[in-house]
Amino acid sequence: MITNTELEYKGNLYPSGLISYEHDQDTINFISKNGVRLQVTVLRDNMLRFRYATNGIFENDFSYAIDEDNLHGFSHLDVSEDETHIIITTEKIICKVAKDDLRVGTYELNGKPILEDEQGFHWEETFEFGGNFVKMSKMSRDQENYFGLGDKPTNFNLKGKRLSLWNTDQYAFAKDTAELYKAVPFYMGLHGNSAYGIFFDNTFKTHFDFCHERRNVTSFWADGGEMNYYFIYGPQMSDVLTSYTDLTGKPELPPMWALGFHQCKWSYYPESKVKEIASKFRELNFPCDAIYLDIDYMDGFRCFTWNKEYFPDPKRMVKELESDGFKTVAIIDPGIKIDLNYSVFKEALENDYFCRRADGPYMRGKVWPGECYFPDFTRPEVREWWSSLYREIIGEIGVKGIWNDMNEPAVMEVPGKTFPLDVRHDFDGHPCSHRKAHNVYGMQMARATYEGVKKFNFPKRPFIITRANYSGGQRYTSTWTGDNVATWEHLWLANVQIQRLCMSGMSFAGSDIGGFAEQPSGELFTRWLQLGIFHPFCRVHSSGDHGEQEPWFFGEDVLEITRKYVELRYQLLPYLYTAFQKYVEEGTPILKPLVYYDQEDVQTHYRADEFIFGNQILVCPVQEPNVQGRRMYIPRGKWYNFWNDKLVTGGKEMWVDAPLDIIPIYIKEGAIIPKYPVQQYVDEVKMEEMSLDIYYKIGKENSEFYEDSHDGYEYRQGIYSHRTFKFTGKEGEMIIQQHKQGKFSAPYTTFKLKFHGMPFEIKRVFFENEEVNVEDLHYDKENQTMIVHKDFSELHIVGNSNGNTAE
Ligand code: MIG
Repeated sequence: MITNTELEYKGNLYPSGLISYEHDQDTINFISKNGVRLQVTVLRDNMLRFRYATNGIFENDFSYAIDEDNLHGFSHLDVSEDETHIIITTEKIICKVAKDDLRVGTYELNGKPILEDEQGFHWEETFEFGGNFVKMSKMSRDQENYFGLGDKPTNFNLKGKRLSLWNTDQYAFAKDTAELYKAVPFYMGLHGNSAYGIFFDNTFKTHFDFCHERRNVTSFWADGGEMNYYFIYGPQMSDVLTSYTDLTGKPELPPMWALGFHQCKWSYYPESKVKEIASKFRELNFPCDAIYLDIDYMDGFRCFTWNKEYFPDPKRMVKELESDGFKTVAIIDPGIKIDLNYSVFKEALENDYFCRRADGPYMRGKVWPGECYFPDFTRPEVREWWSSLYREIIGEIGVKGIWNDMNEPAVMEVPGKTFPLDVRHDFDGHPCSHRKAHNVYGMQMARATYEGVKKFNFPKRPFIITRANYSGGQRYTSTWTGDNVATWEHLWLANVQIQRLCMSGMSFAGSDIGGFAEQPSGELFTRWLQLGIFHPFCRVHSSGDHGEQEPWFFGEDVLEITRKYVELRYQLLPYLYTAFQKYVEEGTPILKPLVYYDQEDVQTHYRADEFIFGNQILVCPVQEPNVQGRRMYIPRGKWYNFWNDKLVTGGKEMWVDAPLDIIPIYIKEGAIIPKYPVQQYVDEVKMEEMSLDIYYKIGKENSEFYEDSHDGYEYRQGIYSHRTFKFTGKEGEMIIQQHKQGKFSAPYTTFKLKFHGMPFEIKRVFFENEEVNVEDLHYDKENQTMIVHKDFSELHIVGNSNGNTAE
């Protein structure tokens, strides 16, 4: 279990029987005969925190993951006891702590077990670093399944897997590579239609075993620190995940352009090449909002400098690109070149901002610039300084977004590819070694970057993307899945990884479309892009070692098809933006894996390919070459095939056609989908009219549409508009009601309604409760469209019924 073979294994130690306990309004402390202290805090009706101190002394309570605003306590602890247990009861759960060994069990109010300790807490002492290996084992119930853990490139359902979390630069990783770029020690368990979550807030290397070693046991442990975890009860997965995301924090809304299509390569340079790529997008009418500068824009890979030969006047270039609708995003790495003539290096040296080894020397390592030192981003002054470095690149030059890479941190040509474990960190005033700070290093770098970009881009919104991250890092930054490969297996992985990140509180994520290493065929590129337009972050990127990867490189057919899909993304931007707002507001994931969407249907527990984009659009990528279709699972309910409006009934697997120009897309019946016209970039044209695609159903369905000015912070002063549409369909009748909140006034005045699957001919129309002629609403029978004022509150259509039948 413990990998460090140099250690003498002393065996596991366990808490002994309870000698006393005491509590205040939200926390109860248990003390065992052998000095173990267990502290249980009730944070919400459905959320308990457990901490163990092996000798009764807790460490300072500090976490980078927890959003402090959301760590509110509870006010009335209900504690009782029986012969064998101390019992804590909330409005939603019961928690029992055994008097003879402090083992814990959580139960629904009706007594049904949710999660019970197997051996429970135990630990192993180590002389080597002075701490403990802290361990927890839980019983796994029949049919229990597991989901979560961030960016792991493995089966979506984690049952049977053993994984560890240690941020690692994994060039060309493979399926089942154990450690990747991010550490998100959060998972959800689901059994008997109820779900719970575990967030093990421990930044040391952590390990999770989901019935791998023993069939009925799951366990998690860490190579140091405290056993400190949060238990979150559902029963719905959505309750668990939104509570977790609330606890670890939600991001702010990104500028809408960040949700457009982005093009990247390692590297576009010099300036003429960047311009050439940008113009080509416009020339081919292929929508694109951002172009990226990888490390070659710098002077000898020195962060915050420019290679003046390649980029003689970056400010002018950025401005010219911007006038053509392109936002420039530039990379910044953590390694600072050792060079006394380089101001960033000198400043950091003079102020003692670099990480040091245990005995005092600076942490020296080779990365792109050659030998480097590395700022200690876990120190507040260092973050403050780092954020100030963005003054020029953001504030003066006008770069709009920053891409943080290599922040696992990655070091070349050394064992372990990272810092040695003795490196010291401040950890915000809790000095520690790299053993503890490693997994948050990238997160704290992205945090400092976020602060800087936000400050110098104000009043516009910041855009940050990072490779490494830890739980809670979603507050500051988006992310991508790192150095994948142009293979079909990696297309499958990208789909699973982005869904998993969405299930781990980090929805703003995407993969390198087409693959970073090696080169995709036109077919693979097409299939990947068809999936990529449904990922919250949508960027083509490649290493550049293997040739071109711009959409026009693969020939006319691929260009046509991929353009059609990027156009679809731009049409769906208001829908995606609405889903993003829901994520920001409530922590709801932007992509919903089927198990999240309908956990009651056990079929969904084993599905991984299909997912719901937002709330009402079902997508299933094609992940194999040379196919004309595939089998897919349609979740329960009725769904319209997006391509031909045919209605199908779900709850079963079926064959769907998918020649190369088609990715299976289904729209939930009753949905109302807002759409923009195609634009070449966000806000290219003044919006004259919005479309609402209305999918008829017998019954009710609610849809939402959030809008604001696409950038800036006015939305926080109520300058947004949040529309709720209520669809009610009956035989030969439909009613659409709108309720609007917020003070934002959109530039257009009308909605063009487009009806799908309306099974009758319109006989009478009532608009705002008055009968009107269909002509008054510009009814176009052939196209099934109508035009109404955007702030309408009710449209009622009566027809002659002749049925509506699903396959
Ligand atoms: O060692 O900056 O994952 O996206 O293009 C490679 C060059 C460093 C790794 C990133 C990749 C980026 C590349 N970087």
